[in-house]
Order: sequence, then C-alpha cells, then structure tokens
Amino acid sequence: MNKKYINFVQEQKTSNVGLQKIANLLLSLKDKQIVTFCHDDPDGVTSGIIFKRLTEKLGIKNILFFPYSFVLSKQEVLEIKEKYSPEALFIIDKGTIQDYDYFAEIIKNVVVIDHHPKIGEQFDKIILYNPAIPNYVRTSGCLLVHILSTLFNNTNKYDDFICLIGMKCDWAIDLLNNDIAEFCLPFYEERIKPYYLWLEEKRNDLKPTMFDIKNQNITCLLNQISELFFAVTGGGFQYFYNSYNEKLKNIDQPKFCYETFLTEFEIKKFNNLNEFINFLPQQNKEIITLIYDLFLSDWQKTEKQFDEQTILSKETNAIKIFLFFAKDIKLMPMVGSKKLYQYKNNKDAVIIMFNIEKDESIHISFRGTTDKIHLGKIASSVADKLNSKLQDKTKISGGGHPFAAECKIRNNSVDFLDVLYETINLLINYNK
Ligand SMILES: [Mn+2]
Repeated sequence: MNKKYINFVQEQKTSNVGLQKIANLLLSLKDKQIVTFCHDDPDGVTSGIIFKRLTEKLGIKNILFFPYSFVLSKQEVLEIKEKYSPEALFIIDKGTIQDYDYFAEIIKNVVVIDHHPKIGEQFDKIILYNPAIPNYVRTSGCLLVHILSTLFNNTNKYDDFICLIGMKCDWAIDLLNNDIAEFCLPFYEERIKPYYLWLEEKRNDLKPTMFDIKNQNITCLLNQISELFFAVTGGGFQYFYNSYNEKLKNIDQPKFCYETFLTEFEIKKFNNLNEFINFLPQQNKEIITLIYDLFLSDWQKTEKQFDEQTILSKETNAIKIFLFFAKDIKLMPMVGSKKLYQYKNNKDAVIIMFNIEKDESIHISFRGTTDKIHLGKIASSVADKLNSKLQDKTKISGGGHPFAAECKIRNNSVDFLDVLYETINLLINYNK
C-alpha cells in the first residue's frame, strides 16, 4: 500500500517533537536573521537549496555556509555570532554530535536536521530532527528538509528534482537496481515516479557513472546528473580543481553548486548531460563543464592506477581480499567501489585502499560486496588500536557500515608500517 506523501509528512510531524518545534520556530523568524551550515557534499548542498527556498518564502534572512570540515566547530559558531548575531543557527546534514548542544549557550536557537547516527547522548538544549534516532533509518538530509518545506506547502517539482539528486548522491535510492529506502518511498512514489520516470530509464549509449557500481554497461540520466553534482561540489571529500585551471582559481565549489541550482528553472526532458547543462545560467556553464571534464579525467587516471596496482592478497572459497596502495590519489573510495565489482568475479570480495595524502595524512577506505567482514568494525578497531598508543586522540578516527568504512590518520601521528600492521592483523584474525 502506498502512503500519500503528505500523510507521511504529517506523520513525521506528529511523531517527531523536533520537527514540530522547527516548524513553529520558523514561523517566529520572519524578517529575522538566521545562519545555516550545511555539509559540503551533494546531500548538504541540495538540503541548502531546498531550505533557502523555504526561508525565502517565509521572509527569513538566511545566510548559508558550506564549510569543508564535516563537524561544525565552536570557533565557527563564535565567528558567525560576532558577525551576524543570528536569531537561530541551523546545522544540516553535518552529524548529530553532542558538542552541538553547547552551541545553544552561544546562540539562542540551535537546530540540527540530520540523518546520521548520533555521537554522544546529550541533546537537551538544541532542537533536533533526526529520524535515525533511536533506530537507524536510511534516508538523506535533503529529504528531511523537503519534509519540513512540504509542511509549509512550499515544495514544487523543482524542489522534488533537487531532492531526488541529493537522495541519489547519498545512496538512499538506487533506481536501476530497484533499491529505494523505505523512508523515501512515499516521496518517490508520489513526487518522482509520475513525472521523472525518464530519468531512470536504462541507457547503454551513455558512459556508466560512479553511481553505476553494480552496472558495468548501463546507466541512467539521474546517475549522470548526480555524478555531475558530485564533481561540482567536490563530493564532500574536497576534490577541488582550483589549481588545475586559472578560471577555477577562485571558485568555492560547494557554494558555486548551491548558487547555480538555487534559482528554479524548468526541468524539460533532456537526452544527455550536455542538454541538461544547457538549461543552466550561461555564465555557469563553462565552469561546470570545466570541472566535470577534470573530474572525468581524474577518474580515468585513478581507474588506470587501480588496474595496474591492485593486489589480490588472499582468496578463499568464501572471499577475495584486495589491497591497493597509492600516494596523493584523487577519488580513491569511489573508483575503488566500482572496480571491486569488476574484480570480484562472482565471488564476495573486499578491498582495502591506502592513500598517503599530500600532507602525509593516511586515508584508508574499506569497501565490500558482502557483510561477511564488518568493515565498519575493522575501521573503528584500527583507529582504537592506533589511538591507544597516543596521548592526543583527536588525530585518528575510523568507522562506517558493514560494506563501507573509512579510517583517517592525520598528518604523521603514526608510522605507516604500524597502520599497515594493525589493519592486516585485524583482517587476518577476523572471526578467529
Ligand atoms: Mn547526508
């Protein structure tokens, strides 16, 4: 049975005190100044677009930022307090983190809209809308903002389209593989399916994208636009192209993406990405095309490196384990995810990728096609083991899901050999 989207939205409001409070707060903010911080990835940027379009309608002065670090810092809050003395601070798609509770001592109203599992226990002083608490649900930040905006009857086909892209980029839907998160279904069935089915038609005349992990030869227009969005924002990994071309020198990519797509345009049927780019403001087209071409060329280079350097390090009846090492490589987790499906060859497989970044930080990405090995647990154990030897525990972090996880060791806090040892040790002794 399909639930009507508006009923689903109302249900969210009745069942979630945070959402009710946010709706009431917004009504009291007419002509007032607020500040919004969004994640700098496609989900955060699309959240920002939908939220700005709502606050504009409500006559609220809203200035948005897309900072390059995921967790909002006290310093950033103090700075905007000094500069704007906002009536309210909105933090969207940037985690549900206990430290945010203290921000309510700096700015009166602090609102968190988020879908990540919480970190910490205390959230008494802030207004929080996160349907993934207490139990995890798969969704995206932009859909939560879309729900909020729909409460004000303010979402149209353009908001729906923007929301669809954010959901796609956050892996809340994978239409070619018939995978739609339950939480997203009412929105999808009512707002997307009747109007945008042509965006999900199988296409074998277009190049498969980073979102076509399981599809080696096909793609769809939605995946194409979503990849473009990923490239333009930098994907939340700060894959920026400022140094590649003089024309990009001063472009703040997440902000540029936000500004490009903030103003509504008619989503007429298009047949390929170039036709889509043609809908965009003239002065932005060139920059978008430049960035996307650079992204594609980086992608190709990284793919080649994977093909030449990936090592099959163990193969049992149950699983193949691949290792990959690189220095200062771009797009590693995304290319690695896609390559893994190509290399696994009907078996379950896992790939562990190491990148020594420009500043000597070590980034480890774990990807799997199976939950036989819980990669999130391995990533967090690597971080714990390495941290246990350190005084300063802020430099190493790790965690994730069974199928995908990351570990980050910030500039030379430990030797690469120790990182390697802990990772391999955990892997070898897994389930023993
Ligand atoms: Mn998100």
